Amino acid sequence: MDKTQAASLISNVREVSPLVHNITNTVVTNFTANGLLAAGASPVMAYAHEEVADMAKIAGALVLNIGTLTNEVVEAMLLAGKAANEMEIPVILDPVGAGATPYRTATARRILKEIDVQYLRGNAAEIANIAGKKWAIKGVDASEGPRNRDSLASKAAMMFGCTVVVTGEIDTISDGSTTIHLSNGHPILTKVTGTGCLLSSLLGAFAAVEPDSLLAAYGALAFYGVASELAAEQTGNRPGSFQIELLNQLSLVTPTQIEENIR
Ligand code: ATP
Ligand code: TZP
Ligand code: MG
Ligand code: MG
Repeated sequence: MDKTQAASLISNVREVSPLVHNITNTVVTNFTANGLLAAGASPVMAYAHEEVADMAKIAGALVLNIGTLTNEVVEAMLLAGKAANEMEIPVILDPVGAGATPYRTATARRILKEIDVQYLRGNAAEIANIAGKKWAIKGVDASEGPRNRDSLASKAAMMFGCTVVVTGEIDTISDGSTTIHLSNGHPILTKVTGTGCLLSSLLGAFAAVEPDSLLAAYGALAFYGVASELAAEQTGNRPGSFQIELLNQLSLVTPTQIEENIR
């Protein structure tokens, strides 16, 4: 993967400022909108059945996040997803908490079946549970399992016909034939809720400006990982300060800093 090209994608996001339509959870709505703005994208949250299709059609990407599901929200996701598919707008699915309850697992699978999803981004337990492998999940947080993330990511990518991003200490991206790893990031990301959800929405912003799925995912993860490292450097072990500083660094980090620090 070309590091220079991947690191430069944030400049395209800042220049184009793509509209990212999020149907997301009630926990992370404000943080997600602020994170997208900080990165240079343009966020919108819209849920009404009367407008979701219209909004999805004018967006650069649609992000579906099942964190606080209701049947009404699921129907909104399907309406928006179908509209996005018609217009060939990339759709990102964050299957928050899949595996924790049968409803979440079934909903994630239903969306993958009925909508042409370009990216599936979650922790290892979520992806494994959707793919039908038992892996313990505590609420919305992954518990570490011994299984091989490479084979999990590539099998899930083939099973669902999309690019799969499995995050954690090491991030794994696979389209079923090529698998890439990144080890940027910082453990304090696990102490702030919504850092995974924000990443999924940022993936939407990158997908809106770069059609190559692997490149866009690599660029988004490198951008986010390096920004989080810079933020942690500034704030130490303080989740509250880190959450704010992450927003600052999402707006400040440069392509050169990203390229020099991709691991
Ligand atoms: P979980 O609920 O399991 O925390 P999530 O949806 O919040 O899942 P994460 O896997 O935490 O998603 O990924 C969000 C970001 O945090 C990614 O950029 C990932 O690289 C980073 N990250 C997660 N865990 C670590 C870690 N231990 N060390 C460094 N970075 C991490
Ligand atoms: N409960 C339902 S959604 C949500 C919680 C705590 C937020 C999960 O955010 P993330 O990004 O997966 O940590
Ligand atoms: Mg996390
Ligand atoms: Mg999550």
